[in-house]
Amino acid sequence: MRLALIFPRMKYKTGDPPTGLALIAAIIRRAGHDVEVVDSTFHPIMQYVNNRLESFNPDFVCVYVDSLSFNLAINICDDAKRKKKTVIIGGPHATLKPESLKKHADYIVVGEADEVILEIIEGKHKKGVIKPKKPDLSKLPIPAYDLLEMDKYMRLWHPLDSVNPNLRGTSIISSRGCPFQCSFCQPVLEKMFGKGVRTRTVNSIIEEIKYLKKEYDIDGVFFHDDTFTVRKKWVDNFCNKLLKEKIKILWGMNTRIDQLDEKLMKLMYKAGLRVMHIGIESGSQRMLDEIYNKGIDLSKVPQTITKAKKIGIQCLCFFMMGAPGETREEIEQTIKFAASLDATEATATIATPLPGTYLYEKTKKKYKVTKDFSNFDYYKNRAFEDPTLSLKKLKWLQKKLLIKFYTRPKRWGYIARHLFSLKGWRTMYLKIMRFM
Ligand code: B12
Ligand code: SF4
Repeated sequence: MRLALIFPRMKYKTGDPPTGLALIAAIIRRAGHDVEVVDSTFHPIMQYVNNRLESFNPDFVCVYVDSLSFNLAINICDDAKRKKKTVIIGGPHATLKPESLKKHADYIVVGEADEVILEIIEGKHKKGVIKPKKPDLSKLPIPAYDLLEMDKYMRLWHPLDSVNPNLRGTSIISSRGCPFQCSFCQPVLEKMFGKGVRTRTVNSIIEEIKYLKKEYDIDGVFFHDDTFTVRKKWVDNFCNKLLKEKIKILWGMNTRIDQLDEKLMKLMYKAGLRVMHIGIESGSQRMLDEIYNKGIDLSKVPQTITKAKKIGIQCLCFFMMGAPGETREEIEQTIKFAASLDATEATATIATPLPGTYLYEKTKKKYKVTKDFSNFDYYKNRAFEDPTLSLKKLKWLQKKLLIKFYTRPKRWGYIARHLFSLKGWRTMYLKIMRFM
């Protein structure tokens, strides 16, 4: 069989490849089928997809869909159906709203497709919505990186910029799911991956890193896992294995402020950890407790970040603003709090109640929420109408946070590192343009 796997990229280019799709590609290829990944990231989308489908002529057109790429994804599905292709759709939005996709695709996969994709090709399932069982993560192959435009991705990859913007690297995933209950994120992850965290084996991740070093000459990787350090024992084993095998790799990961202690940070640093991405979200404890259900204690944030910095680990902190019921004063508190931290990087997005989240349900009760999924764009748009704070003012406050944060002398070294590197200029431009 011939299968085309399509990743419809919306407007923001990043250096993060669609590894979930590349993983499915590797599984299909291992079973002896012909597969291509059609990733629109570096191309004009519809024209590129059409050209690739015409030359490859697949039996199955398989499309990834998240909520923001919904319009693009259904256009691709409808086109393929007109051309009498069998269409399979999957990804976060297919998981959240499977019924709404029935007229656009033959098969709609809810959740993880790693095992079920082969069963569909082999004709073992009836058309319609399929809810597969959770796959065994220890049997997964290395994603088919060779089917992606890895050189282009690596030129834009920037999670370790605060260490050195010239590093070559890519992003990988070692686990699925998150046990926490933040209102702007859950229950989406639970619906996709189930409750709690499932993890790949330490050995398979080490093999993947070795493969990426050999094939792509990388110096760094970033773990896009939702909360990397929630598996303390796994992390301990992973670090010890990196050290024992003397694997030279710098790395970064997503974590939570309450999942870090000094001993763990020191071990991770020794094993190459240099950057942590941490969701702080707000400088107001009321917002964290009542609106975001974040479950963290704000007073512990500064000391943990300062400790990390002393050890040699840089922090990027995520902040949001403009959530339902948030006051102007609370936003100013966030700006002040962010600027005061010993973090190297910060981002400020507009609080967005993504479809399927607890925050969405809460917002819908009091405000008019947009029905066009492409408007859930947390860099530039507000997904609901709030007469007490205009979008224009909110966007100014968003920029104010970034200006106050990056003009502090403790961030000058970070900015200077970018100015002395061609790749640094490129990634800095990308980062700034997201907020313009
Ligand atoms: C890394 C990442 C990215 C990367 C890479 C994207 C990717 N999908 O690989 C980048 C930076 C590009 C990215 C961008 C965005 N992301 Co993102 N991202 C993630 C993250 C943290 C990990 C993705 C991952 O690799 N997961 C592990 C793999 C195994 O899962 P997977 O890719 O979903 O694939 C599995 C299934 O979904 C399914 N599947 C996937 N594709 C297909 C296709 C077919 C045909 C089938 C049958 C099945 C199938 O099978 C796969 C294997 O089991 C997730 C959170 C998460 N934990 O998943 C958010 C997440 C997917 N992102 C999200 C969002 C909102 C975005 C953005 C819209 C943000 C923005 N405003 O820019 C953009 C838009 C992307 C685009 N289309 O252009 C949301 C989606 C929510 C929603 N309602 O749709 C998530 C769930 C985060 C969250 N908690 O809210 N993202
Ligand atoms: S925001 Fe982070 S910690 Fe909270 S539920 Fe989502 S992945 Fe977990």
